[in-house]
Amino acid sequence: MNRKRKLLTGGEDPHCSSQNTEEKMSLNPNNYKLSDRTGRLTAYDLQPTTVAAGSETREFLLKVIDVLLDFVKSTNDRNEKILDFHHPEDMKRLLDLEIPDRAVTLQQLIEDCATTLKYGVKTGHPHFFNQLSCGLDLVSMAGEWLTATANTNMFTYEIAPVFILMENVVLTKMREIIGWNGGDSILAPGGSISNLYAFLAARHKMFPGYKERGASALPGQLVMFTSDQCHYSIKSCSSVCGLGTDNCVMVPSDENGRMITKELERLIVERKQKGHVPFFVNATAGTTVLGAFDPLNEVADICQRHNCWMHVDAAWGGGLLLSRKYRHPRLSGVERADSVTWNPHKLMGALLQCSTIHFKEDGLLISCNQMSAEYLFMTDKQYDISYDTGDKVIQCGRHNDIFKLWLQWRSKGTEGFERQQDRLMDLTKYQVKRIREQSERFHLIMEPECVNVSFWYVPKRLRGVPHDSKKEQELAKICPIIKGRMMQKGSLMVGYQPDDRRPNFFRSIISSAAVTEQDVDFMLDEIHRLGDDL
Ligand code: ABU
Repeated sequence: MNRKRKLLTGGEDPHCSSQNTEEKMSLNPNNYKLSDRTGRLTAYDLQPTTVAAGSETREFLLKVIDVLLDFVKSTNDRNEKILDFHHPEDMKRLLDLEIPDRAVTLQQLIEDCATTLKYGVKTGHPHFFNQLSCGLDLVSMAGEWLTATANTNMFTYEIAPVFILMENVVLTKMREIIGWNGGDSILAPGGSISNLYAFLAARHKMFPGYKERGASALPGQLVMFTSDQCHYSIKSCSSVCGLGTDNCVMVPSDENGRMITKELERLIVERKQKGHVPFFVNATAGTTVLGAFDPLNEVADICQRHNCWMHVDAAWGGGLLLSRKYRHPRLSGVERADSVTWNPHKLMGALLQCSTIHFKEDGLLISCNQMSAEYLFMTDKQYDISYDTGDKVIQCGRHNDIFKLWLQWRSKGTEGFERQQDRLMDLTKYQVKRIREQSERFHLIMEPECVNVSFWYVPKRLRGVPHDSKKEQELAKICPIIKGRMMQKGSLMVGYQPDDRRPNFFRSIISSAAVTEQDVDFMLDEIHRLGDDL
């Protein structure tokens, strides 16, 4: 048995057992029975193959919806487990994942749906504090159901007229919230690709010949700058786009994870003296681990002085643009950026995935990425072809990520979204207060700027021991064990990781609208229950 497996083996460990708790598991595949006749059919007996099978098609889909609604119910039930953890080899035995030669029955497909959700992780459970994207917004989910049913691509107005217009309205609104009049935006498959779009547009703006002539159009070695706390996708741009990671300069950050802007300027000057061409600076608004916000106005001043493109990766912190209470000083200066990444699937709780990239200047996306494929983007179409947004992007097929956000935004109004952001931040303050009130058991690493709370749990044997690096090493060893126990028990999910300054520590995230003060208390109490003896 390998070590990792041992850590997560609940077995006789009372901390990992859920037998005596009230926790329950639903989504038993045997609970979803189609009528005998429909259950024996296969997909060939449904529409569209069998056009007359209206009632069987309806029965099948309603049963799928039963499964989905039970999943929603159990996600919102605090007595349900978040997950039913099994090691990969055991999980393979629990699931039938084979691709058969012959069609399985409709009854089997229904059971497959139930089994899939039964063993999945309920990321919308109020005790899931593990990821930046948490929660299950029901209106956004309904939007995703509609999106799947509409099943259209987003490259042309021709095949997605309503969705393209929605995209236009929502993205314009988001640019206004950033503080821009005009500009251009697009939805991309995730924050990393949004950051890549910013890089591509920046290089195109500064060196337009690159599109046709490649590196020969460049005046020298391009260099980009970002803090050492940035999301790794920024460094990935330098590798993917031919700069090489040595030319993505990591600017040191302070104790709280904010870029030290004096260092930024020093490093830009140093590279210029080497004859290099600094051209792109990324400032992070909400770092992944600590939730830190780089000082945007200071970065903007430096970009102005050195003629660099300023990108703000607000994939995480962007939601706070909606909050009059928390926007400043965190995002002050964002309007001075040339481009901004903002992921509604994070703080705003839109369903995965929903990621946007915004540009202050209109026309750059199309000029940079347009390939004019004649089979899609004909110029003699009988409508305004500026609505054929597909040629603005480097992908061809584009998923419809707008409807779920548009519907969710209408369901709350901008005021509702603002209240939601404020509530998440207020709950985070509550968590910090509770940690401080239990300072024997918990060590708060820093005052959070966002909803990321960084802390150590202190077990009985280490309470009262002075805090030094030796103690930190001990506290760090405990994190994976508590994490293993919480997963085995299925009661809680909170992430941990090391960073450049510290060994393993917990990072909890409150980005789900389901979370209450009682859930925050549960999180801290459960960590204590699971870790007191370590
Ligand atoms: N794109 C960063 C997501 C990381 C996280 O959810 O923890």
